[in-house]
Order: sequence, then structure tokens, then C-alpha cells
Amino acid sequence: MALLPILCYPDPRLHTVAQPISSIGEHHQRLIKDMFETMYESKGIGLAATQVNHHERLIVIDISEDSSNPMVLINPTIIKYSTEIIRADEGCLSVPGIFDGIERAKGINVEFLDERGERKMLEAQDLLSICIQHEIDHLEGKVFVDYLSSLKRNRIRTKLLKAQREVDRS
Ligand code: GNR
Ligand code: NI
Repeated sequence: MALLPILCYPDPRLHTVAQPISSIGEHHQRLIKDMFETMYESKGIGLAATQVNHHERLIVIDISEDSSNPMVLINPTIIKYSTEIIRADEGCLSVPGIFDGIERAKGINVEFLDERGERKMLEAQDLLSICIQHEIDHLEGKVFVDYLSSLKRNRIRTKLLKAQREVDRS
């Protein structure tokens, strides 16, 4: 098991489009374990492979309070979006300390492979729906701040670059 370093916005590698996984191998099983360990340690509810600089279409999620509901989604595709939209504050482990309101479909149907390569379909609502959409955006090279105004996004970029410089100096 290992904790993986998480890329921090505005790292350009966060804008990489991830590749589909054609066959799930032993290295994917290890990556999945390490991603869960990293996500739980960071108190996140989801993590996309993109965020740990691995550009394949794999996400892990656990929105439970007690780390009791780990989910692995490989090659996820949203096949249906509700017309109802909800707005909620989002955060991201790759954009530390920043939270802002984002509009998403309240419900989605998503198809994916589980960690054993079995095809699954899931109907997700509310927080789970938001989280899956947020993670699939990462696989497309998109970060939630990309939905904000360029004014807000540039402020966030400057703030995080400055914070990173302080860390590098110390
Ligand atoms: O931990 C996370 N919380 C969260 C809260 C609201 C909307 C989305 C998220 S996902 C985030 C973890 C993360 O950055 N996943 O990519
Ligand atoms: Ni994120």
C-alpha cells in the first residue's frame, strides 16, 4: 500500500484526457488500493486516476461517512442525465481550500466496469451523482474551477501558485 501524490491545480497534467482501460491487470488492482488509501487519508469522497498522474479511465468513490461503501468505476459513461439541475458547493483534492457552487444534473445513469471487469449500471442521485460527474470530468481533463468565471479561476490559480511557492521555499 502507498499514498500517492495528488496533482495540484494549475498543474497542466490535470488537463490530460485519460485513456480507456482495455484489460484490467494486476497493476490496476494495486493502483485501485493505493487510490483508496490516498482518498481516505485525504478525507475525500472520490478520486480520479488523473489526480495521481495516471491517465487511464478509473475512479474510486466512497460517499459514506464511515468508509464503508468503496466503489470502483472503470471506463464510466453517463448514459442519461436528469433534466433537473442542482447547485451545490464543490471542492477538490487537487484545488485545496477552494469551494464554490456548481450546477450539475441531479440524477444520472452511469455504465462502467467494476474492478473485476463486470459491466454494471448505476442510477445515482444528489451527492453521488455530483461526485461521479466531478470524477468523470477529471478523466476528461476538466477541473471544477473550469466552470467558474475566468476572474475567479485566475484568482484561484494565483492563490494556489503562491501557496505552492511558499511550500517550495520551506
Ligand atoms: O472530496 C471531495 N469532495 C467533493 C465535494 C463536493 C463535490 C465533489 C467532491 S469530489 C472531492 C474529491 C475530489 O477532488 N475528487 O476528484
Ligand atoms: Ni476533484
